[in-house]
Amino acid sequence: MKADPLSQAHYSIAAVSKLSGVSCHTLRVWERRYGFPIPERLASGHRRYPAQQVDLICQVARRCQFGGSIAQHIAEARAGHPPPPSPVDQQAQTPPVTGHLMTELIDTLQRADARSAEAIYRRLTGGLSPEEIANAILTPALTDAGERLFRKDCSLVEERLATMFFLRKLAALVDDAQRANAAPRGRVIVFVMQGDRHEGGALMLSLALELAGWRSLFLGADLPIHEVQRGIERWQPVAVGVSLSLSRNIRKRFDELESLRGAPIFVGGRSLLNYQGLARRCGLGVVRGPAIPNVGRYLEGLVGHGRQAEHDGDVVTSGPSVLPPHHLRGEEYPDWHDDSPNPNAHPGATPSGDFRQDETAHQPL
Ligand code: B12
Repeated sequence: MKADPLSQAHYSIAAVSKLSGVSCHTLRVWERRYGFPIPERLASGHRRYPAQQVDLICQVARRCQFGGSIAQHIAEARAGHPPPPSPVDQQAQTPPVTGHLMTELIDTLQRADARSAEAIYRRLTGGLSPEEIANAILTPALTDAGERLFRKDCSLVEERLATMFFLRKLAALVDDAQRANAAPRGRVIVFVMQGDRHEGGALMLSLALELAGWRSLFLGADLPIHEVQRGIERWQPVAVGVSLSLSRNIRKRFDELESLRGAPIFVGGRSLLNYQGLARRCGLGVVRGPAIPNVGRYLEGLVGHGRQAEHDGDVVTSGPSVLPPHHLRGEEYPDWHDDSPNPNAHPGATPSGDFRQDETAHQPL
């Protein structure tokens, strides 16, 4: 079976209970009686549920709303039978692990009721780790709030009010993680390229770095490439991480990144989905899936590889030609499709890689 990049994220029993509406007690009873769900165990014995399991639990919970036997619901969800439609499903494109509370939160934000929104946010996130808040709450929340605008379900100002709330919360998590990360292992510049104003992925990347013990130098969105070169010279980072949300002009963007000197460059984000091969051919490291936990693992490999090369007597340059080892360039996620050698040959891509024809635009990572 193909590995799902999202299955890299793991949730505590409290988080799963919050996301699915199934109490912790019931989850333990199901496990004992029906052998479902089957969490992984930490050394401490605590349960950890991969995202795929959380999806299944949410499906079983939804089936239960319609009555019937739990054993049968579990068997059907496991067999991949489509769940019955529910009011939550009918809110098109809402990710399965976000639920009623998330919808309520965005509605409340769009009514400009900040006080109630804070209370709902606290309920949603109480007891969750920063990783869980980032992956299970803020990522779907930002996506949902933005998609409402694209579906014309809200006005631009309503979308902004909600998006800015979630970006502030994400930035606050980065601040907390930075305070806790008192002795960082090295600096990593994080930015979004000129013309791209999507900040969520870059903030997520910053959080992932701080949680993994690296210092993120977060330069935000819409940054000209020559300014990044200046940053590399000034701060000498161990690497530069780029979040890519738009696939328009992707070839030009990769060329610009290839021109940077002085640090290895790695890229991630949703617009990379169909352009990984091209990115590698431009000398860029490719990190697939959600920033947490993948970027920590990637840097671990990058640094380990550099040390190994030094050890072997190789000349270690710090330019983009220092590529991460082959197995760290994303092959661990075989379900990520690689691109064709020529991006223009990709069905749906214009010579500039125009996003309007990018069929992956609505697909989850
Ligand atoms: C919110 C949003 C906006 C907001 C951005 C607000 C802001 N200040 O950030 C606004 C409304 C401004 C906006 C504008 C536009 N947007 Co917009 N936007 C979105 C939306 C709905 C959510 C993006 C988001 O914040 N997600 C949450 C973050 C956390 O998720 P993420 O970025 O995917 O990051 C995760 C992973 O990808 C990964 N990751 C990200 N970066 C990196 C980097 C590394 C190294 C690693 C390891 C991992 C990693 O980790 C994160 C999770 O941990 C997406 C749709 C979607 N489904 O994603 C469209 C989307 C990205 N936008 C899109 C488009 C087309 C636009 C516009 C061109 C629309 C228009 N016609 O005006 C403009 C462009 C503006 C510009 N110049 O940038 C398209 C892009 C399609 C494409 N392939 O090119 C999307 C996919 C919508 C769609 N379905 O078509 N957008």
